[in-house]
Amino acid sequence: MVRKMQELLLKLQNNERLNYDEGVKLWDLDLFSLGQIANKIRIKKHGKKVFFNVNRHINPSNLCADTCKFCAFSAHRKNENAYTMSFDEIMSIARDAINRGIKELHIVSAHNPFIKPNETFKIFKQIKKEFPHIHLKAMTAAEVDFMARKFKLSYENILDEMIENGVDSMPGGGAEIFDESTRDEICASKVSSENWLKIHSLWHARGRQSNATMLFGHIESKAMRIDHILRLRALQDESLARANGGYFNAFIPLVYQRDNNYLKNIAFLGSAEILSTIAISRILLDNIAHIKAYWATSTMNLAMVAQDFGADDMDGTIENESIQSAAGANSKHGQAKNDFIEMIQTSSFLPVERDSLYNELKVYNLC
Ligand code: V47
Repeated sequence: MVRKMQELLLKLQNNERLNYDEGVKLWDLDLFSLGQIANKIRIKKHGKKVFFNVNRHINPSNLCADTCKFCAFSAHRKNENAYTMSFDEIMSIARDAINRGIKELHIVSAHNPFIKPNETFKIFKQIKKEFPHIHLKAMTAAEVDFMARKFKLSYENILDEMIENGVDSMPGGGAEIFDESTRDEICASKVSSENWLKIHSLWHARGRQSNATMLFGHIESKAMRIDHILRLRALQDESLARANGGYFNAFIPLVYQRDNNYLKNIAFLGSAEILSTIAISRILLDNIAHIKAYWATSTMNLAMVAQDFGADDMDGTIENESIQSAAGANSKHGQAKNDFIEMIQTSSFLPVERDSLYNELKVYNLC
């Protein structure tokens, strides 16, 4: 037992890759040991830099054909809270945000069977026509899969249309947890794990970048988190081997929010376990550059602590977010840029405003 742990620690010292069993064994380490190892890796990759961007989330509709048990955002069409924004409404939000200086639009919708593919693509096209320099991050693999099944289109066809109409990168949503038995329990009708990975692989094959999420802290086991992370690592190996510029930019562990949904009796996840999960992600994902401490689901304070536990990215100002805030997250009204900068600085890190592909736009000094 002790020997196994010593071997594992030696492997980490020698920058060797851990396998599944070794990944699961990491859970035997205490938080501070994990943090120390993860921090060493993040310092080597990024020094004291902490990345963020100035972005705006738009969630055009919550009307959803799926019924994921963890989701508090989706609404059936007969629900009085169901909404679908018009083309003009979306354009007006986009114009207002872009004119105020945001650099990225993050557009993710529920699986609305009444919105035709052309209506979705028309929005992307118009945004890009008016604002060619804005970065458009849009459509999760779950949306791509839903559109393909509902409108009898191939994944390839949809991804090509996205590119044709101006989508620059894909967000990491819809991954949830890849373990098939858990997935069947929490989101049976959603894109399968295999197809989520396939869609990202096809996107990467087109020379495009994307993110990857993991929803944790619900009914999954700690070992399932390791399995999830390693499936992403394996796909990233394949994508990087193509050397065509298509790969995952960031891994985003999303802390499950408990309000207003159908997953009941889930214990609160302690901060130590959230930080351990972030640290383990940094340790295992040697081929994904960035680990996000997504403040919307971890809380801003814990995201700041996560900077010392392997995280190097704070996502962005968000402005308005409807999916996780519906389930209790404090992200309805975003986070002011100057507060962001100050919080990173006062925790002794170096704030770096980035674009969506991690090009550095401005480095703010330590205070
Ligand atoms: O996939 C739904 C999650 C995701 C809950 O790529 C919940 O940069 C917590 O993917 N508690 C959508 N999470 C959001 C997303 C995302 C967010 C920020 C940045 C990026 C990126 C992607 O929201 C879904 C699902 O896993 N979600 N319900 C909940 N109760």
